Amino acid sequence: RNLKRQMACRSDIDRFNGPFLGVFESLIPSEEEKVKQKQLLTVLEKLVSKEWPDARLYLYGSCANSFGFSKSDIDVCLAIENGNIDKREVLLKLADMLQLDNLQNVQAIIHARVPIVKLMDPVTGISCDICVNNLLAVVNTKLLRDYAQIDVRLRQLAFIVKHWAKSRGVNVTYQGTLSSYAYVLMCIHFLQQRRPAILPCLQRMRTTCFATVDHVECSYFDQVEKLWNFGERNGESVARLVWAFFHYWAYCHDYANDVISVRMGGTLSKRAKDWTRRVGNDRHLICIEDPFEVSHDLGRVVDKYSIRVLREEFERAAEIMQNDPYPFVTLFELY
Ligand code: 3AT
Ligand code: MG
Repeated sequence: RNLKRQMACRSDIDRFNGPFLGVFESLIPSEEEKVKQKQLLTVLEKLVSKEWPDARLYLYGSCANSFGFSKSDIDVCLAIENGNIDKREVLLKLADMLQLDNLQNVQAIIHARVPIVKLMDPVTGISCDICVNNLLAVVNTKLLRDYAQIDVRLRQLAFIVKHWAKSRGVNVTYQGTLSSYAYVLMCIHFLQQRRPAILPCLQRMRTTCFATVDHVECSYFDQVEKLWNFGERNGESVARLVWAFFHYWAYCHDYANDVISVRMGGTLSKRAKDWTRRVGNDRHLICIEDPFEVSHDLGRVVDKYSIRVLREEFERAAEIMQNDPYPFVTLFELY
């Protein structure tokens, strides 16, 4: 591993840039899909306002953070002001209403960590999860979307990484691998670390956007249109970044000691966060700090078995990026 750490990137890496961009383009949702998503949101807004006139609906997750693939489900958050509501009761009521309105496959999953109602809209064919008052997710969605506007290479890299993770079966949190949200944070962190940097650290800049959500202070610089040429001094191609991303997670990341932190624009030590031992189910075998809920490690789903699976997959990907004649195909082979 130490020797591989020093490994220089293959000299022909840039000729794979076109094919990797092709993969990215093939995954982008069409305008037509976006229109259908808005249509469904309007239907849901009408329905919700009958019962809760002051409530608001927000799109969050990949349908709103600009890292969503074509044909993916949408995530909706129902925001109700009243602090005393029982989320489960609201969801059960909502499920009844959706059923009466002819939405299909309506199912209330009220015992999950984040309780939701699932549904499918037969008109647009879109499936949707609705949660209640999960406003931190709405705020972290905006942070990801803002980062994506600074340099297109973030969106391109994250699409390729997510597509790799889905193809290789390492994007399944209940099996101990990482969420899409965690992979996007890994990409942001990685681009903050390039020299010259491709992304800034928005949370260490002047505050232009502020919210307190569930007692967590969320503040950062969100005037990202002013940063449109931030990454210009770095001319690396996406193919080279994909190579370097997997190289980093295969051979360079210090799993024993480091926490990656988008909030700080760098790494922190596990010791400083007191993430050195297992507490309950949190084993901290790969540590990814949530940018707002800083006590939350997105790697906490990873256990002693799945960490091996993950690291072997990072090594496989790094190996392919270094040696394979068709990395833009082999990388995504189904496991
Ligand atoms: P997919 O394209 O659906 O795979 P996604 O970004 O929609 O990607 P998820 O459906 O897993 O990802 O999650 C939906 C959103 O919920 C994304 C993020 O805003 C929030 N979220 C997910 N996991 C966490 C978490 N562990 N902590 C905080 N927010 C989270
Ligand atoms: Mg989603």
